[in-house]
Amino acid sequence: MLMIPMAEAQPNLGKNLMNKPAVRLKQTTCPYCGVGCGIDVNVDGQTLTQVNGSSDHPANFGRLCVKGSSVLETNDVSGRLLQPMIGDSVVSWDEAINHVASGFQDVIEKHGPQAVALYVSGQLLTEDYYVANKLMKGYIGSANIDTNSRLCMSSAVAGYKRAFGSDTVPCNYQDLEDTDLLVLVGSNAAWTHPVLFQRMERAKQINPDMKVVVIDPRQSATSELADLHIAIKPGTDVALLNGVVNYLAEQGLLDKNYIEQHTEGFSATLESCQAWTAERVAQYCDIPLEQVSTYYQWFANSPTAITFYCMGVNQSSQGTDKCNAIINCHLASGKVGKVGSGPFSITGQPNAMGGREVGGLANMLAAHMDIENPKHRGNVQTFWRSPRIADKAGAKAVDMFEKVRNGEIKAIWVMATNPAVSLPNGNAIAEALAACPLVVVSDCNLNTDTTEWANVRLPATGWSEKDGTVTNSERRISRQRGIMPPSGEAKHDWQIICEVAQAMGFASGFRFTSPAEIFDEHARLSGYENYGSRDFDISGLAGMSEGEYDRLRPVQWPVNAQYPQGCSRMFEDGRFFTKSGKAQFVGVTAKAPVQITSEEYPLVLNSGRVRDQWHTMTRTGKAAKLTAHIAEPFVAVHPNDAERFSLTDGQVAKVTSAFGQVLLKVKLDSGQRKGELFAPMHWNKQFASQANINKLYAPVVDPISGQPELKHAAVTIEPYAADFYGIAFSRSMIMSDSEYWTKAPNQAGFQMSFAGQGEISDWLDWCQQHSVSQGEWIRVENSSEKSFRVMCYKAQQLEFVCYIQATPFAEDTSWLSEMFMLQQFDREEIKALVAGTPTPEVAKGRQICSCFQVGEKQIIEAIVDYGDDTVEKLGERLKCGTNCGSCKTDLSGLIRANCPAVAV
Ligand SMILES: Nc1nc2c(c(=O)[nH]1)N[C@H]1C(S)=C(S)[C@@H](COP(=O)(O)OP(=O)(O)OC[C@H]3O[C@@H](n4cnc5c(=O)[nH]c(N)nc54)[C@H](O)[C@@H]3O)O[C@H]1N2
Ligand SMILES: Nc1nc2c(c(=O)[nH]1)N[C@H]1C(S)=C(S)[C@@H](COP(=O)(O)OP(=O)(O)OC[C@H]3O[C@@H](n4cnc5c(=O)[nH]c(N)nc54)[C@H](O)[C@@H]3O)O[C@H]1N2
Ligand code: SF4
Ligand SMILES: [Mo]
Repeated sequence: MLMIPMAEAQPNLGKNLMNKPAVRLKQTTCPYCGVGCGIDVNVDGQTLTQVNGSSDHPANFGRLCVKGSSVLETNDVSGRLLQPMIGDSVVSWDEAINHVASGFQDVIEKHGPQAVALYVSGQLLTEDYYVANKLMKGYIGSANIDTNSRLCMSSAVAGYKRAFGSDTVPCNYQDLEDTDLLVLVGSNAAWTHPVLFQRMERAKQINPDMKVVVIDPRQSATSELADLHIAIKPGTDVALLNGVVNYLAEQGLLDKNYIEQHTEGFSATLESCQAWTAERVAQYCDIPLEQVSTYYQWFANSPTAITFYCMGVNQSSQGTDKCNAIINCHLASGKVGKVGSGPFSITGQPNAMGGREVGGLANMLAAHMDIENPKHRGNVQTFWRSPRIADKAGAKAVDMFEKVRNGEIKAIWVMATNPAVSLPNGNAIAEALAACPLVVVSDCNLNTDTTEWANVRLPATGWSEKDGTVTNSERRISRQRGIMPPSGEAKHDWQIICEVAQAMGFASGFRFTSPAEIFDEHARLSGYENYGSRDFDISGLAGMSEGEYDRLRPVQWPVNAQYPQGCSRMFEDGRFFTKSGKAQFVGVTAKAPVQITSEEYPLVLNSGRVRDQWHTMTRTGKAAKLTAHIAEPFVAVHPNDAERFSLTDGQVAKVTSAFGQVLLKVKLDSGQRKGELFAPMHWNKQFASQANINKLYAPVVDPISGQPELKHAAVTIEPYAADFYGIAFSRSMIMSDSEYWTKAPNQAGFQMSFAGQGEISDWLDWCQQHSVSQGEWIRVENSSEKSFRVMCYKAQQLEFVCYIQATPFAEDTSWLSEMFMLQQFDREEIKALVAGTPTPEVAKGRQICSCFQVGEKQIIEAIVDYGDDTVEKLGERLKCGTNCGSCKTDLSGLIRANCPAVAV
């Protein structure tokens, strides 16, 4: 087996002979994205002192992005839920467990097992996920367990299953470096899978003939790397992809041998593709013909190709069809199961894959077995020796919450996800949680938009405390190790689930005392009655001792008698897990999104991620270093649309759909298509007054996968008629009651942006009321401009500063934040603040490089004044981009914008 010690070493032994505790090195996995980077953590006594990328982890070979390298800054106990609570009262664990168990039992007795539900997450570890699924499907006997992966990966799963007969990701990360053509569809990997993106960038540097195509309606940090960026009309991917198959046929470039020997259903699929000539595609997708032709020529003639796809594909009302359209291109050209080739769906969350393995979705069983298959149901029940087994699919996420809202589900247990923010039709989700008689939430944080509705809050251990395994996008299982003891009274998710199960009378199936025991059962089940019939088989990892489990090295499944060291690429033999052993072509037809625009809602709202925030910000929202990149929620608007809707840059706008309304700051962006807006998904009630964009999305789902259409809402936008705009920095918390506010941590305290209506008679008084700062207060007023500057300082330190004006801040205000962080604050600085002009030392501009806090102005100066025309030269001068590299595409964008002679 694969057990070369890597978990623990003692690098400083020699230096630590003097009674000082040794600095230990622990190896674990990043808690964020599905790249699954290995992290080395230095532990000094009870303190985690430093993190580095694990040089021997095959996902990252030492690299980390800015989120991974800042993980310690988000790991303190502030804001943590540290004790179980019923309502607002702290209770003992016994009381909490019994309350949950009897609450669930009561509902089951009165209304049956379909009246309870578990809503779990791709951020659970495999062991947590395994027992949650076992409790629901094998003991409660309902399949009402679904996960936030429904919002994320379910279309990819359904697409793979239709084509390959199994949920198998064929490729590996090395393939990204070994390919001649990389097509990124609906992925902003530069910001969302940064370490993989760095591997792509490097591969392209080494092999200048490698081509990169980005298919995304908007310009992004990722499209910076593209040789060809196809800004397609959103939702039209199927037409573009069907055109590839048609082109291959037209040009006689099909891989007829492969089609013949290893696939079925080609002729019907070709028929559904034949109408999609390049001309028709160009028209339908609203893109130039030569872009379509170039993509088709490159794909057809390239010896290898990877199509790398993410949420722009999956989060669609025809997400599953989009996935099959991608797979069809690869089958038709024989580009599957070969070095540097394949349809590569990338997972978002750290353990989305682990969740798929244990059957965490409502329509799956454990170990990649099918709920509709009686033999599989028999296998799982016999193996578990469980009293029952769910025999039909349960409610998928969006339906589940609809059933909570209409009272069919009366008890729900939410774990490691924040549905009040992340599910579509947010107002209805709040109604559902408010109406539900029993809402249990297991979380690490005390206050989230979801815990607000909890009857019971259960404190879960977080990263560095929790202990188990995760599986990344390339099927690689890694240990996420418990390094620290649990904070407060927090327990591991698997422990909490097992205790509730035991209290419900299901003791026999849940007597686990360690994650190693659970993993062992999971590994054994994967091999049970398998005989090569199922892709997911890690029976080779069964039977490990606790020590062997702890030392487990990253390994790609399957791990069994055939692949004792794991398997890096699937389907090399052209055999698939379908009945016939052949891959299935699935003919798909292009369909318009369901949430279509109208006269009343004439704009499309696209949504997604920003570089330095993670989901609902419960962790990354704590780190000043991470919030500095983009401190405020925004809506990106094409300048023509801004004109059409009378909007100016930096102004607060009201974005409205048939389902709700939000207030966001306008960001002019000529990289948007006209008629389309983009807004980040991250901000919620903890950080902003009205910025949760999921209030705007309809609960529309893909009919096959049940994945919601989260990239395409129909909205309208109008200026919010603010009478004042303010920006404030304070050492201590600031309160705001204005209609628009957002807040963020700052390296020296807090910052807040606000806007509102009405007349404030005295801004000095207002500032004093809304902060607890003490010291010498100064107020400066320019009554003709209706602008005010209020500040408070004490002992050479600025305690508080607030700028208020009647119009949006057109100028960059990031210097105020720099000013606020100065250690020495004297007359020069006060004068600068009074005058509203930055001193040279703080005029850095908007933060671009989070690792070394390098600002936009500094970078532009280096480009313009010193002629730094490459990312490397900027790095030499300013250090920007030389640590994690996450900002390199921003740097090349700035070079391009400020140095037109340079093609980056
Ligand atoms: N920084 C950061 N990284 C993350 C996360 C995070 O929260 N923050 N979350 C992780 C998770 S869980 C996930 S799922 C991944 C998501 O990773 P990605 O999918 O890369 O990220 P998104 O920003 O959601 O969306 C990707 C792109 O899809 C495009 N798109 C929208 N509609 C269409 C369309 O119709 N067709 C095409 N072709 N493209 C379209 C959008 O314009 C956007 O640029 O990121 C992971 N990594
Ligand atoms: N409009 C729009 N909506 C989207 C998306 C989009 O692109 N656009 N993307 C969707 C996608 S792909 C995803 S993955 C979802 C993500 O959305 P969510 O899953 O709702 O977001 P998170 O902030 O990751 O929520 C995780 C919660 O679990 C807690 N937590 C963290 N670790 C643990 C743990 O170990 N145990 C327990 N018990 N709790 C823990 C955190 O504090 C947090 O409250 O959002 C979806 N929603
Ligand atoms: S790419 Fe960044 S966020 Fe993703 S696993 Fe690696 S370090 Fe973590
Ligand atoms: Mo996701």
